[in-house]
Amino acid sequence: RHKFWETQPVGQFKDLGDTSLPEGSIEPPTSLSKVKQEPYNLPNLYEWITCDMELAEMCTEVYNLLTNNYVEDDENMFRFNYSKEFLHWALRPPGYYRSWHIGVRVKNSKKLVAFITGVPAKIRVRDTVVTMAEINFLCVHKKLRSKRLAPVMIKEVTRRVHLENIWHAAYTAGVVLPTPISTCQYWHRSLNPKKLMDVGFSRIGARMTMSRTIKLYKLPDSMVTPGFRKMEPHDVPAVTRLLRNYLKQFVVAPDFDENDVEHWLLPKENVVDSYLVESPETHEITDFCSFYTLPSSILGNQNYSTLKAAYSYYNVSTKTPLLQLMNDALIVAKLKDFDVFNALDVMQNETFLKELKFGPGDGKLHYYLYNYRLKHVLRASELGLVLL
Ligand code: NHW
Ligand code: EN5
Repeated sequence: RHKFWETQPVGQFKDLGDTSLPEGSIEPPTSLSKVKQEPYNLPNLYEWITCDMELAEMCTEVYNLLTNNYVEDDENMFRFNYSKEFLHWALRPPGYYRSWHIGVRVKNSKKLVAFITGVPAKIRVRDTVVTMAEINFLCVHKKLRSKRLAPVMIKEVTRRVHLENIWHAAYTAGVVLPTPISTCQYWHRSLNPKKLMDVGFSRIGARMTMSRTIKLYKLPDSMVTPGFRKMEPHDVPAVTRLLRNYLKQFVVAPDFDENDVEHWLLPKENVVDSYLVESPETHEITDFCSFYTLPSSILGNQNYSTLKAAYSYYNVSTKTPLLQLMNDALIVAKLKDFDVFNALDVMQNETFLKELKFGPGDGKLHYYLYNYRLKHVLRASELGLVLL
C-alpha cells in the first residue's frame, strides 16, 4: 500500500497496538562517514539546488511555486498562499541550515518545479528532548505529480539532515501516512461571515439569515482584558519562562529557549502577532496569546482573490481565563481585518472553541515523527506543538 513509507523508520500500520515495541528511536544513528555523500539521483532532466532564501529572486521563485502548487482543500476552492516575508521567517530560525532548503529545477529552462525544507528544532517527547528537523513546504509542481518525485525529495532532505548528525524529524500533513502520532481537527471562527459565505468558505446555517449570522459573530470594538498589549523585545525572558512552564504538561512540545521565543514569537508585521497580559498592579506577565498570518488564494471567484486567515499559535493563561484571552485574540484579529480565525484542537484549545463560536472544519491535520515510535496514539490535547 505504501511502497515508499514501508521502507522508512516510521511507525507502521501493522505495528499499531503492539505495546511490546519500546518507545523511542526506531533505528540508531550511524556514523557520519556512513551517510551517503552524494545527492540522490533525479530523473535526467532535473537538478538539485540549494535555495538561498536571502536572495530576493530565489524567494520569489519559491513563493511562485507554492502560490500555484501548494496545499488545497479537498474541493480545490482554496490554496495556501504563504507570503515571502512568512517564508523568510519560517525558514531562518536560530541555527538553520541553508542546505535544508532544497529545490529541484528543470536543467534546460532553470524553472523551479519542486521544493522541500527542514529547520532544526528541539522537541521534547515525554521526558526526552530530541534535536529534530521540522519538515515543511514539500511541493511538486502540478504537472509533475504521481511520478514518485516526492520520495526522492524526502530521501534527499533526510540525507542532508543526517549530515548534520540529526536523526529525527517532525512533520504534519492533511493526508494519512504511516502512522500519525495524533490526529487533530481544524476549527474556524468567522470574523467576516458575509465574505466567507460569498466565497464558499462557509454555508448559511439552518434557520439562519445573513443578518442573524452577522449578529451572531459580532465582537466588541476593543480588547477587554486590563493590561492586554502587544509583546515587545524586552518581554522575551518573561514570555520564555511563561511558555516553558506551560508546555511542560504536554507529551510532545517544543523546548524553546529565549532565542527561539525571540524568533518565533516576537511580533512580525503580517507574519506573527503576539499579545500578553501585564498585570497593572505587579507588572507580572501572566498570560500570552499568538497567531500567525496565512492567507489562502480563493480559486475562481469573481469578487475576491484572497481569504485573510489567522491561525492560533501558542497561548498561555495563568490569570486571565483562556476563554477571555482568546476572545481578545479574536477582537485583535477582527481589528486587523482577518476574515477567519483558525485553530486546531491541540493543547487546551477545546476549552474555548465551542464557546467562542468556532465550528469544525472539513480538514484534519495529522502529526508525524520520523524515526521515533510512541506506544499509543496521542489525544490532540496532549500535543503542545504547532507547525506552520
Ligand atoms: S504537508 C503538505 C504537503 N504538500 C502538499 O500537499 C502540496 C500539494 N501536493 C504536492 O505537491 C506539509 C504533491 O502531491 C506532493 C506529493 C509533493 C505532496 N508527506 O511523488 P509522488 C509538509 O510539507 C507520499 C509525506 O508520486 P505526488 C510535510 C505518498 O504517500 N509523504 O506523489 C512533508 C507516496 O508514498 P507511498 C507524502 O503527489 C513531510 C509518495 O509520496 C505526502 O506527486 C515529508 C508518492 O509520491 C506528504 N504530504 O507528490 C516527510 N504526500 O509510500 C518528511 C504524498 O504511500 C519525513 N506522500 O507510496 C522526514 C524527513 C526528514 C528525516 C530526518 C531524519
Ligand atoms: C502543514 N503545515 O482542508 C499543513 N482546510 O478545515 C499541511 N476548510 O479550510 C496540511 N472544502 O471547513 C494542511 N469551512 C491540511 C489542511 C488543508 C486545507 C484544508 C480546511 C480545514 C478548511 C474550510 C473550507 C472548506 C471549503 C470546502 C471549512 C467551514 C467553516 C465554518 C465556519 C462557520 C462555523 C462552521 C465551520
